[in-house]
Amino acid sequence: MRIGISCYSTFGGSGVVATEVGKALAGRGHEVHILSPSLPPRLVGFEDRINFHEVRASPYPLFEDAPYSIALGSKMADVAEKYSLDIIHAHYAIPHAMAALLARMAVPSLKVVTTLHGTDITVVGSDPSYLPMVKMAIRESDGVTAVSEYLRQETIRTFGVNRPIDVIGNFVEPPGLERPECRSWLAPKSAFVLTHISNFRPVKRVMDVLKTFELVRKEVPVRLVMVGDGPDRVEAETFCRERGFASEVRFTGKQLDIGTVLACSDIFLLPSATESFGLAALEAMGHRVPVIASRVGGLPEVIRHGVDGYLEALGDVDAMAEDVLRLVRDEKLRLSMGQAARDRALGTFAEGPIVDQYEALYHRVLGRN
Ligand code: GMT
Repeated sequence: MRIGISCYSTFGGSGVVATEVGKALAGRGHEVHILSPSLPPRLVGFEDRINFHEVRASPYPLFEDAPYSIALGSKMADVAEKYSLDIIHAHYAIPHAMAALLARMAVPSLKVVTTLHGTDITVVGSDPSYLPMVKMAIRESDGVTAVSEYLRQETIRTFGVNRPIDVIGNFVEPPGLERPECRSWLAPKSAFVLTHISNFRPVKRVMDVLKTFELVRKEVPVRLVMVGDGPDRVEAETFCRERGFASEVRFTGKQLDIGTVLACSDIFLLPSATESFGLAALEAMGHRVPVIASRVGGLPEVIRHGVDGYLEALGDVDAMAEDVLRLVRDEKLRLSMGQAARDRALGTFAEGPIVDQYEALYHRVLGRN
């Protein structure tokens, strides 16, 4: 097949999933064209059958903002025609799905598959300024997927749509398990490493990470690694200084090499207000790191409470701190939970079977099965 994949080029999970699906499909012999405003961080290396198309919206004095969605639709139509694309796979509804539908009007043989990732439904998609167009895009796409059963139900509830939505989760590849040298920069030998990775948006509740850490550090030697950047970083760094533990918390900013950080970590914290799947948690699990998260959204479909991590009520930092202390104090429990987490990540959410599901969906919308 010839497949166009449209995504954001930020560090967010939708861009990661889109790029990794594209790489896996190219590895299976399909021709893949990735369309994005700039090179997605995971599209490193020169690989066969995978091409990148930069989308640029030209400015003009009349435009308040250059219309990216139109430029994206135009680029999709152009690439679809030149490379005889069978499918455009839009990752994150806004604006990729709408742009793909415009491209399909220009190139009627094109099929559109839309993957809903989370905030395109739960936060931005339900905003009245976008809702009617998101609803139309879900209705008119040839195939729609959601990354969890929670997100599928939330989509039906929010938009009242009555159409099949396939649930296809996020996935990981088996990472190595060696503990890298950099562990010694992050923490003294006797201290445990807690890690959080996100875009530091309010939905991630980074202050809950810090409050949990504050409770734990009073009891045991521990360090915190905060990876990523976003609107709440300044407040978070200020909090650490005011509470007098700034030297115990490392704010790394955005990092490409998440695997190395996770390989240095003992426990992963994800206290989000909502999370359709939680790719960062799954990546931690793949590294044998148990996850402590809030019991929201699709997280219970990924993390089994008491088996490969703990799920607590939203905002319950006392319970999360108790979970951390239990794992820190009981090495056997921590290691066995870490192993269970890895087994689950690489079993239920292995790349091969998940990419099989996308491939089967493409065949279905093309009427080839
Ligand atoms: O977490 C974010 O805000 C980024 C966002 C994105 O679209 O890039 O992540 C969403 O998609 C990921 C990949 O499918 C999911 O693993 C995340 O759970 C989801 N984020 C939220 O639902 C908040």
